[in-house]
Amino acid sequence: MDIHLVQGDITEQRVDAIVNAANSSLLGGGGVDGAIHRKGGPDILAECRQLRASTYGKGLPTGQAAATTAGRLPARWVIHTVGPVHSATEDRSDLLSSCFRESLRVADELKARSVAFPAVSTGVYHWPMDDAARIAVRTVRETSTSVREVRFVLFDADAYAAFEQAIGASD
Ligand code: AR6
Repeated sequence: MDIHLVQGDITEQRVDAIVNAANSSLLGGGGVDGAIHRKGGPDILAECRQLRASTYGKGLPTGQAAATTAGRLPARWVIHTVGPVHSATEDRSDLLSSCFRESLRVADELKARSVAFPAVSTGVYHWPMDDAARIAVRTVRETSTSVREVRFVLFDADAYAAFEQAIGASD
């Protein structure tokens, strides 16, 4: 698997699937989630409502992932995952790791070969960027998957640097 870093906007990525840092309601929010629904149009939200009605009545649990199509976005699918809120008193890194593992599992079900991830949990959910980058890189490297390209799409230079360091450290 090739791992690439890009500084930019995940909604603009031309890959098979982009991953959304969603919340368990699947009904939208700010950050990446807001941008995906805004640019992708109403079809994504309609499919999210269907997922809630059919499979996730109580919401998508933290650490899990579920897919919709991608509306007007250049990607074919959006894989929605729910990161954990960072806690100073409880180690929730298994849940953050699970977001990447489960997203790749769903990507395999879709037969997606290229997947773009944002830095899940590092915005509204306050996960420290360096630690999130280490967990993200380690997990995708350790996951057995048919995905050939993982692209981490980082919004700013500090996030990019954190992922660059994490990739170097776990080579
Ligand atoms: N492309 C790439 N990265 C982005 C983009 C973008 N368009 N926009 C923001 N980021 P966040 P979370 C970065 O808050 O922490 C939502 O309200 C951002 O700088 O989107 O998992 C959901 O509905 C940060 O580094 O996700 C949930 O309620 C990273 O993406 C909650 O926020 C993640 O920030 C999820 O919080």
